Amino acid sequence: MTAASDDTGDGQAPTHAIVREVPASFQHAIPPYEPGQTKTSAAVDIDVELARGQHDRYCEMLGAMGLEVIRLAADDLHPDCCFVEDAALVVDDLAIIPLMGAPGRRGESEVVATALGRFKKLHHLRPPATLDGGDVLRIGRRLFVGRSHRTNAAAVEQLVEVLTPRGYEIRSVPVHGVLHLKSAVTLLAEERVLFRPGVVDPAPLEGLQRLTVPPGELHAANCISLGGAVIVPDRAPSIASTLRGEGFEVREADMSEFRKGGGLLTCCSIIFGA
Ligand code: CIR
Repeated sequence: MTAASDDTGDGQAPTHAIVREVPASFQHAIPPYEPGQTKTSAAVDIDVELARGQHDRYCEMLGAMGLEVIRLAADDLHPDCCFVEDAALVVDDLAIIPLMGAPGRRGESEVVATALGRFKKLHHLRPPATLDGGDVLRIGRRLFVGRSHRTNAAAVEQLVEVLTPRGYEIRSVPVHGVLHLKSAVTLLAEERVLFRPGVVDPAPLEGLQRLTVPPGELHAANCISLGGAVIVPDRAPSIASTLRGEGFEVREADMSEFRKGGGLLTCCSIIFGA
């Protein structure tokens, strides 16, 4: 089996995961992204109690991967707050705090920044940059940054400014059919990604080995891979079986209620080395 990934931003072994509890208002999360969608405030058909149980099991799985899980309290004023990945980006000793792409979500950042500030130096991106953490995939010293509806060119420029002197290469990846880059590409192992075709420009990913997810399992392009173990979403039997066959220890997470809120696996945590 190939070496497992450690998408922590600095080669430090991942030690911690920040998560945020499911708010009572979760039914009012921004609905799943569809190209050309106009926003609706209609409630999504989410079972909040079921979501909380799924979230508990998700946290247990992160714990079983050896991570110390820091559970931040929910904020009922922010129905999407459990999608904590979007609120920050950890690279080396920095926690980069963006202005999130969805204006209604920006109030989620402060609590996450405070939690990360215990471990990292905070660096706030400046307007007009907007960025969601779900658009950033680190592989070694490369940061692939999705240019999506949420993450703009100014954010990419500011990441270049801050991280190039630290030895990072920033690659911009046009995203056109999904919410975030990591809805379609996540790291499986060194230089190897799970890949959903047709929704991101593959050119900037040149050189990476891709394991393409089959049509019935597109949501499985988003997984969490650490130390030889991989959390994959439920209802992705073919990907789960392929990964088991390759020697990964596969754990399946039922995240049905989070999918209804437009999120997948990585979006519910910020994993970093402290
Ligand atoms: C949103 O539209 O912002 C949320 N409903 C879903 C965010 C999912 N985040 C992620 O995949 N990183």
